[in-house]
Amino acid sequence: MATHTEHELLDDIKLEYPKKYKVYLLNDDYTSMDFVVNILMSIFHKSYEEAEAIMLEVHKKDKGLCGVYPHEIAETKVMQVTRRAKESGFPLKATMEEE
Ligand code: TYC
Repeated sequence: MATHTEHELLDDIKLEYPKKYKVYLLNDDYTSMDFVVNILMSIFHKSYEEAEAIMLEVHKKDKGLCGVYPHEIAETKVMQVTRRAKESGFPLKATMEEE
């Protein structure tokens, strides 16, 4: 006879939701506003209006939330921003932090 029922075994498996990470853009004095709006539309899938609002928030408050993603996706977005900025000669930076 089995010592554990299927339900008892399933009760021992703790299901946890994957952690989510907030991705932020940081302000600087050199990156053009148009470039930041373009990044927000192409990498973070924002509409023009949303992208402009986030860019202005970063410009005024030094930091702005671009989206919340699972770890690997957040990491990829940060790398894409850094690479596109570097290619274009801008110092734009993105960061991520656990939600
Ligand atoms: N501060 C920049 C400027 O005046 C614009 C800017 C906005 C730069 C957002 C970075 O994440 C940023 N040209």
